[in-house]
Amino acid sequence: PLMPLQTGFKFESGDAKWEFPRDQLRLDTVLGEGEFGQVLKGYATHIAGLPGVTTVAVKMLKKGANSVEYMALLSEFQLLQEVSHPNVIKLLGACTLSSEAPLLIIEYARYGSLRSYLRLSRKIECAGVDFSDGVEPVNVKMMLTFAWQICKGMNYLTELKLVHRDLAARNVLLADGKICKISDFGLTRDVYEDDAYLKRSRDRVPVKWMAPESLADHVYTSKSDVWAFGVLCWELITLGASPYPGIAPQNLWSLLKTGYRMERPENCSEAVYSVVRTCWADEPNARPSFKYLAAEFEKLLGNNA
Ligand code: ACK
Repeated sequence: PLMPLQTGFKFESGDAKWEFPRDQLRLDTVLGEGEFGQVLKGYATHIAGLPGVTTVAVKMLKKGANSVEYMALLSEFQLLQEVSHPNVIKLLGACTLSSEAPLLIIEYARYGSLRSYLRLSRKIECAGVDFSDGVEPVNVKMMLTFAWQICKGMNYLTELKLVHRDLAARNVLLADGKICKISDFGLTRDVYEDDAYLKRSRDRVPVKWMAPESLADHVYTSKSDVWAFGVLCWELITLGASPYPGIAPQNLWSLLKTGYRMERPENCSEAVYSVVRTCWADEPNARPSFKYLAAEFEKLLGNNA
């Protein structure tokens, strides 16, 4: 192991305006768990100018995390301080001053990840059970709305020159009012129990969301985020299916280089599929911008009204 936690690195004093008293935060159940970190549901009293008690998500390291993981949490904390957009997850506060492990307090998304919502909505459609908790089948209009919201959030991050590197349905959260919130961005991230990541030495890579230039040369830009957005659209259309079914991750790059792309799902219109396909142009500069994509989805929504 590298340097132990608690030594070497510190959350800076400039972060003081985010500091939240630990005794005003009550932790509840685990929402998600990774190798190094976990996300818990919590209740914060008088946080971020909000009156009363607010349900929050609390991100923290697990025991045994090392300095690399500590730095990853710190970098996420710093990035989150810079962003403010309705379609990007918000930081509410942090507990960094106590001797205990640092906690990031983040906006709670009541429907969890978009991927789990999509998969849950399938079951509801099949079983015809009640729409309790506001979970309802995802129709074309909702799908287009989700895609449009994600484009707006990603356009915002692009303008800040932030590259996500892991845009996928599992990393978009769905908040109250079915609002998509982009999350888990930054240089390093934990991987929350998902077999979408191919284990390569110590870091795991989401091969099936990666653009050819990222697979070949580790090049990540907003244009590789656009490629991943195309795969995310495919996840939306298939209600959370795993991309490139039956294809081994190690064969994907050469297959893409032959020009192979996922075909149009049966329930997808030609109009939507043609937009998705532009995201998968081999040449990064031939891919559209998130701004353009947002406008396209807005148009498609108008046609579906
Ligand atoms: O699909 P889920 O239930 O929603 O499983 C994942 C898990 O934690 C690992 O990321 C959930 N999660 C993460 N951040 C939040 C949040 N801010 N609000 C609600 N759930 C969250 C996510």
